[in-house]
This record gives sequence, structure tokens and C-alpha cells, in this order.
Amino acid sequence: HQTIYLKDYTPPSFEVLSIDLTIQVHDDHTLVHSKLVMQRLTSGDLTLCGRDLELLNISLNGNVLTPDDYNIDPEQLIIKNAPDQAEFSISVKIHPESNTQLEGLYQAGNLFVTQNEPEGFRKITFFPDRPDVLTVFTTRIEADKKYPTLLANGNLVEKGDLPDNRHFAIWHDPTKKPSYLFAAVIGDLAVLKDSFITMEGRKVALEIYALAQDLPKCHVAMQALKDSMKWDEDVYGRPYDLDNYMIVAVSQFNMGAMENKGLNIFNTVCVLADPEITTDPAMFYVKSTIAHEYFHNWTGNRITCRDWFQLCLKEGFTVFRDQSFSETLQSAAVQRIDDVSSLKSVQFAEDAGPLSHPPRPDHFVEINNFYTATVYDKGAEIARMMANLLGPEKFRQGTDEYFRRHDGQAVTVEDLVDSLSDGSGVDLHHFLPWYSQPGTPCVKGTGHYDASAKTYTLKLSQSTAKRPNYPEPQALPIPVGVALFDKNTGEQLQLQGNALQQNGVKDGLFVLDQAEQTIVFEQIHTEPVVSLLRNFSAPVLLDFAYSDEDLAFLLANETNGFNQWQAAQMLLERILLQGHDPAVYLDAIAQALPQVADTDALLASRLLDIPSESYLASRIDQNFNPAEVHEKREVLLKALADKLKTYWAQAYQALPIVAFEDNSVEMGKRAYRNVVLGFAVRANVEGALDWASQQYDNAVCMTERLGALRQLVWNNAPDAQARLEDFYKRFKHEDLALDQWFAVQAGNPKGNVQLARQLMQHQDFDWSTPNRIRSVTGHFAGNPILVWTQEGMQFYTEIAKRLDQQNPVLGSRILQLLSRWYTLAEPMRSEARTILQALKGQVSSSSVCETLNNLLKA
Ligand code: BAL
Ligand code: ZN
Repeated sequence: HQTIYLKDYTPPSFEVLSIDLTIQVHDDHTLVHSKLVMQRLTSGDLTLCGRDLELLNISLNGNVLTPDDYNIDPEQLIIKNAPDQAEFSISVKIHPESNTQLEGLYQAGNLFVTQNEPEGFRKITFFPDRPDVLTVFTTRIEADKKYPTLLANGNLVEKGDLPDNRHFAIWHDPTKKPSYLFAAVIGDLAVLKDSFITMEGRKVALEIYALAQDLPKCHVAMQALKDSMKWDEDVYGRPYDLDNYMIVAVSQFNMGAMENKGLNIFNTVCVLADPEITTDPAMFYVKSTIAHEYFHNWTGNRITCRDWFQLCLKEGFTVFRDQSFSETLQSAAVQRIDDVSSLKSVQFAEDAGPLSHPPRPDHFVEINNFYTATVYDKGAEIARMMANLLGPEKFRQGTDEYFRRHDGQAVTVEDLVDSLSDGSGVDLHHFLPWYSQPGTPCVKGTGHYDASAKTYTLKLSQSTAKRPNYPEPQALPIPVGVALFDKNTGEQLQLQGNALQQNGVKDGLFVLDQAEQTIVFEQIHTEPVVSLLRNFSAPVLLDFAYSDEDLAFLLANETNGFNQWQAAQMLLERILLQGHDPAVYLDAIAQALPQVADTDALLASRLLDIPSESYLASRIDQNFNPAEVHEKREVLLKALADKLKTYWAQAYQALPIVAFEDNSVEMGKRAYRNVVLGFAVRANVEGALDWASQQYDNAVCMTERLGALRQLVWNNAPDAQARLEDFYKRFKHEDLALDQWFAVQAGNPKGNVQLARQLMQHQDFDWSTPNRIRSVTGHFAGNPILVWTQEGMQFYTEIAKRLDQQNPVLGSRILQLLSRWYTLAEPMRSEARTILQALKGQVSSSSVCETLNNLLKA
């Protein structure tokens, strides 16, 4: 497999003025005819990408070409000496009915759908399948009338009947777009309709397509779509451009969803929502994914990426936009907690191992392997840092300039930073190295109060571990959110403007951009406690010389819920990773919790987060012993449970089940009730497992039912089996709920590999549906003690092998779960190497091979 380098980028030699595409779907094959009008831009060969296509015929400017006229290999068709004006007619045969890779055009049940990002279009027809070739698509779809739904991007211009019980539809998309945003859908779907009037006064038809039985579950998504459209107008001044916006739900999908122009295709798990079958976090995920894909219309579609190395240009920025939108739907503090929690447990872990790469990688073998937490979530953090530094007004000037300059173009990360800088008048170019340097910077520091001089001196330094094959890391601009609190009263100190300006602290942010820096706060009349990295102002690890008591103080006194959570997390990491005595933490949380729970139950549910075993593992670079980490965490959980034993009992009783309401307050109560139930069970509160059974039986929504079932199953309760059977009967026909049934069993910390294997033998297990596969593999991975056994590792390599040909994108993702193998203590480490090495030679897809090779480089 070939490595592709960013430095080798060259512009396309031809542009495509238009494409007319005809897709004729038959039961056992599909014919694709295309007419490409191309025009030379620079010298060079004319290259059309094509993979797994049966070429039927090709003609150029009216003349049929023979194999002497072109070079063809499994990846491309090259025409030497092509004329400057080239009109191609190409016909190919493809097989969506047997396409299990879920890329290109594939059949999923009774539905044909496309997934073309990043390089799926080349599996539909020959085309310069690269994001910097944009063109106007006209698409004609022909199929049997058993498929009444025929959709493609843009506006429907014509539809009609054909002989043999067939029919057609012609769609025209007036906006130029790259091939990865092309979409087509052929099937028998019901549709939920609504509309939105844009700020320009245009009416947009909104349509969500799904199986008829799923249509009632599309209302949450429809509302989220309208809210997103409004938000992008209000916050970024961006209205929607086409006359329609369609979303199609499909159960077999590798990603969460796809932002195809005007015709999004969504994994059902990201669009269907109903309190009966969807938990609150899953429903929230539907809303934020709808927003994410909608926001791509401006950040991704109207302005796209020049090449795939720039993926974080659209993904990072769009994740930042969806996170900002989601802040308006729930407590902003909890939104930040959830985003940071995921960043730390997934992205920091990725960046600490052999799959570490910068948000903008400089080389890859398989671009599918780079839809990562680093590209998405660290990319979002970079956008956030620049936005915070500018403040809302200047950031808006910067984004306005970006949209003004680059609408309709395929651009780079530099273009974004240029626009933000020029539009705002604030030079942000020193942020560029964040895009190209891998690894998580660590900020270290100490603070010193001089009572006689009335100064508080903060010394900060930064360092990033060097990664193989990357240059020596350089100091990055790290915005550090900072506040001082009076140690005696707990009040936040009002810092004097002048002293702060001199020190470079502006709006509570200090930019650490040297290897070491000192800040002196003057006129500090009382001993302070400093709060750093407020609201997680930069994606870094913080190692500040706090005493445990300082952290307990911040847990009690910080004014923002995120910062309280962060203080608790720092204390917990000290206990779990450095062996600190838990007493300070236990007293602090016992003190803080009841009050927070009364005012903000959602925040209280998060304050009780204990860092996951996977996150803790990511902080241990050698001699990692999963059983030891598990045991320490269990001991702490038990201590916390026992400390508040009487409180759990009271708190649970005070939270009776009430009618379902979809709002932040009720969501908070449901989340907190589940967390409290877990601690009550752990503390052996009398009757707690009976409460779980009753909660299961009386549940009015999935959050309650699944929360209770988890306690029963994970604690091997006498009632567990009966409730599992009940759950199965109730939801046998609801795929997304049944995924939860698999997940709760696969994620059982007291489970084992045998159980996971049995689940994969179950009659409802389905190797063609990624959601079902992930419901076992993803949840089993939550228990490192089970994963890092010989059987556990073999389980994952067997799955990777099985998926290598069938669905390599998914196979590679699943193999990535083993990326921290090299940190294991011996003999586990050697066993892991043997198991991974045994997989070599048994896999051949570029996705799985690249991941395996990278893992073995560790
Ligand atoms: N572009 C792939 C799916 C997403 O990030 O929206
Ligand atoms: Zn995206």
C-alpha cells in the first residue's frame, strides 16, 4: 500500500464543468452511465479514479476508446495526451447488492444508499475523486417501482414511468460540489415533512425519510434541524441555500451521519429518537449530530477541503460549532464536561500511543483511518482556542471574512487562519503549529504568595513529548484560563486591570507561548488559590503544584460547574494514579454534592464521574497492570459509596419517577437517579437492588429502564435474567433498543470473553450492521481487565480479520482499540505482540494493514 504525503499535493490538471449521471438499479447489478465535460487547467495526464468497476465502454469527444488509448489499473484510468476540452461518456457495471463495505453505492436491506466520503465515489464511476474538483451534478435514477423513493442532491426536475414496471427521477444540484458530497437513495421510505423560512425569507422544504414504522421517531430530529438552521443564522449569519433539505435514515452505516449536499444520510442511531427506546444521552446525540451535519453546509460543503489532509478544517470547525449549539440545549458547564471528558479519554489516549498524529496529518496510507478523535475533537479545540481569544465579536468578523473569501472553494487550514486573522485584525498565525504537531502538551506550574509584597507569582512551563518521525516539538500558544480566589472567604478576587494587562492576562486568559513564563499578580491582599485552565481553555494536561486541599477548595468554591468538575478530576487522578489518600476528596465531595444536587442534578451526576479505567490506562506509559488499576478504582468507588451511604438512600427516595419531559432539568434528575442507584447498590443499601427492579418495571423511558437493567445485570442480581428476557421481548423489533440489550451484557465488568462471543452467536447478532457489532465490541472495550487477556486480544484480532475484506473501515476501527498494548506489564506485553504479529499476513486491506503496522511500531 502506498503512502501519500501532504507535501506532494498538486492541483488537478483538469476541471469538470459538469457531470450527467444515470444510475440504473437492477436486482443483481447496477449500470452507471456518466457524461463528464472536462477542461484542462494545467499540463499533465488526465486521471480518473475508479475501483471495483467493470468498465463497459468509454468514449472521448464522440470516439470510442480502446485499451490502447488509456492505461488502467485497479485504482485509476489514465488518459495520456488528453485534449484540452474532453467530453467523456463512460458506462460501468457495479454490484451494490453484494457491497458489504458500506462505501460507494450499497444495498442495505431494501434500501440502496451511498457513502462517498472520503473516496467512495470512485466505486460508483470513473471520476477525479478528490475534494478540490467541484462540479455541477445532474442525476437520473432508474429503478423498479417496488422502490418508490428515488432521491439525489438538489432539486427534483422530472419524474416519470418507464417500461417493465420501472420509473425514473431526475435531480439537478445547482451548487458545485466535490464527488464525496454526492448522494443517491433508492428504496421504499416514508417521509416526515416540515419547512423553515430562512432569514432571507425563503421557504425551505424539510424532509426526513425513514421506514414507515420509524417515522414517529423523527420529530426530535426535525425540531433539532429547525433549531440548528436558526442558530446558524443567529450566531454565524449563515442561511441555508437550497430549496430543500433531506435526511435519510439507514440502519447499516459505518459513520454517525454524512453531510451530502441537501441530502444527508444518517445512521438510524443519530436520527431516530423516542423516549421509550432512546436514552437521554442518545437523544442528545441525535440533536447534536443533526446540528453537526447541518452546520457542514457552510463549513464543509460551500467551503470544502483542498485535500484530505485538511480534514480537520471542516471537521474541527464543525465540531466546535455543534458543541457551541449544544451548549444552548443543556447546561453549558455539563456540555463542556462531556466534551472534555470524551476528549481526555479518547483523544488524549490516541495521542499518547502509536496512532498519534497531528490534527492535520502529513502522510497517510488510508484516509479512512484519519476520521479520528484527533482530527475531530482536537481540531475543535483549536478552533475554540482561537474563538475564545478573539471573543464573540471579533471571531464573527473573522468567520464572516472566511465565508466571504472562500465560498465555493476548496481550501486549507492556512486559509481559515488567514481569514480569521484578517477579518478580526488579530494575528492568529502562531496557532498554525497546533495543526501540525502531534502529542498533548503538558503544562507544569507552581504558585507563590508573598504576603509582604502582596504579590502572587505564577510560574508556568510547557513541554510536549517528541514523537518518532516528527521534528522536535515547539512551544505552542496555550491559552490558560486563570482566576484567583480568596483562600479564606472563597470569593473570587477582582483583579486589577492594569496589573493584568502588563502581565498579558486578558479577559481571564493568559497565553503561555514560551517554554517557561512567569506572571506576577500585584496588590493581592490575601492568600489566594489559583484556578487554572478554566473551562478547559486548551487541550493540555495540567500538572500544577496544588495541594489536595487547594483542589478540594476549588471543588467547593469555583463559580463554574466545569471548573468544579475539573478540580474533582485532578484529585481523583492523584488518588488513582499517584496513590494519594482519598480522604480529602471524599470529604470535599460529600460536602459539595447535596447542595449541587438540589440546584443542578445534571451537574451533580457528572461531579460523581470517576475517571474510566481506559482513561487511567492512557496515563500509564509502561508496566500497565489492568487488574491493579481496576482494583484501585473499585476500592475508591466503594469508599465513596460507603461515605455517603445514608445520603444515597435519601436521595434516591427523593427522586420518584414522573412523566417524561425532554428538558435539561428532568434529564438531570434522571441522570442523577441512575448514578445514585449505582452508589446505593455499591454501598449495599438495604433494598437497593429491589429499587432497581422496581425502577425497571415502572420506567416510563429508556433512561430509567436501561439504568436499572445495568445495575441488575452488572451486579448479577437475582432479578437480572428475568429483566433481560423482558427487555428482549419488549424491544425485539426495535434495533436500536436491542443494541442496548447487547451492550449492557457486553459491557458487564464481571463478564468475560466467552459471554461476548456468545452474544455474537445470538440469532439477532448481525455482521452486516456496524451498530450491532459495535454494541458488543465497543462496550466490551470499557473493561480493560477483560480486553487485555490473551482471549480478549484474540477476540479483537479475530474480528479485525473477519472484517478485513467485509468492512475494512470498521475492522480498522475495532483493531485501534488495542493501540495501548505496548504499555502492558510483562508477560502481557509479549503476548500482545505475538497476537498482533499473528494477524500480519492474514489481513490485506489498506485500512486494517495501516493500523496494524502502526500498532506494531510501538
Ligand atoms: N463527514 C463525515 C461525517 C461527519 O463528520 O459529519
Ligand atoms: Zn463532520
